Amino acid sequence: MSPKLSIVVPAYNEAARLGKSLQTILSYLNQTRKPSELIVVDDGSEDETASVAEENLADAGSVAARVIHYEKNRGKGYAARVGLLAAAANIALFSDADLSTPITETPKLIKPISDGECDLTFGSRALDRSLIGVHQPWRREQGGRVFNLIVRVATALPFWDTQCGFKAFRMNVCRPLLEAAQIDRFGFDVELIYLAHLARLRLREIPVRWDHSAGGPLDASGNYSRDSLRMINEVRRIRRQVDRGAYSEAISAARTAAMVEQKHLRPASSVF
Ligand SMILES: Nc1nc2c(ncn2[C@@H]2O[C@H](COP(=O)(O)OP(=O)(O)O)[C@@H](O)[C@H]2O)c(=O)[nH]1
Ligand SMILES: [Mg+2]
Repeated sequence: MSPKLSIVVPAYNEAARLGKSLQTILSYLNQTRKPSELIVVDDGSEDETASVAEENLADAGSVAARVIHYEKNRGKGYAARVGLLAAAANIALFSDADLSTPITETPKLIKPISDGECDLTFGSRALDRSLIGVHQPWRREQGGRVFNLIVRVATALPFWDTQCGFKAFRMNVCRPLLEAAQIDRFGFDVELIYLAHLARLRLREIPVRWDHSAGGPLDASGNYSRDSLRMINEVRRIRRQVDRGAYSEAISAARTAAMVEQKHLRPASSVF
């Protein structure tokens, strides 16, 4: 049976954390007893990520599971998009490899899509801060707040946290945007949300649980001021490209798909 839900996990040098996460996702998906798919994208890791992924997906039960691998590290945005565009289900969710948002939060994002209310839903750490168990390091968290403010000012998007690594897409509507997106590193979330907003898709920022997990690739390479500057430059690049009309075709394709979708709304049938 073709899958109803695809989960995509972008992974870069995640050999230490990935095995446990994949087991957790597989047992969650097997419990739901709906046909589903799990795609790990190995983003040119230098460690054992690829073999850890292969080993842990070898016995996936009823889940269609596979690893997409490429040699060169391209960034989380690129990896997430490769996985999403390869998804067989019409609802695809990407999650960080460390499951900072527990996979059991999936229905919060999936249901508004399967109920026909939303085209793109995304987890948020800003709407209900009582859901945060383990916080990110203080400077990182403050940096995130400043970045989100800059995003609001630069794009007029009405959201408080665009950066949470837990997002779900109605693929037949969002596909053109994923294909047109250009930002490969951390500004990619802003780009997708902004394009979806310009296409007047139905977006929803949804409070989710979050427990920061140390030891990710960012902890290894993280330089907060350099990373913040890069992200701000990425937001400026997105604005410039929008002004140049670089995304216009994709935006109207997504807009058209959303209108068709809403005309043919089926009676609500929940996936989970
Ligand atoms: N830092 C980094 N993460 C990547 C890259 N490609 C994919 N990822 C994945 O992006 C996710 C978030 O990374 P993480 O270090 O946990 O970020 P944090 O939660 O913000 O500390 C993980 O699933 C990574 O494996 C990359 O090039 N750099
Ligand atoms: Mg993390």
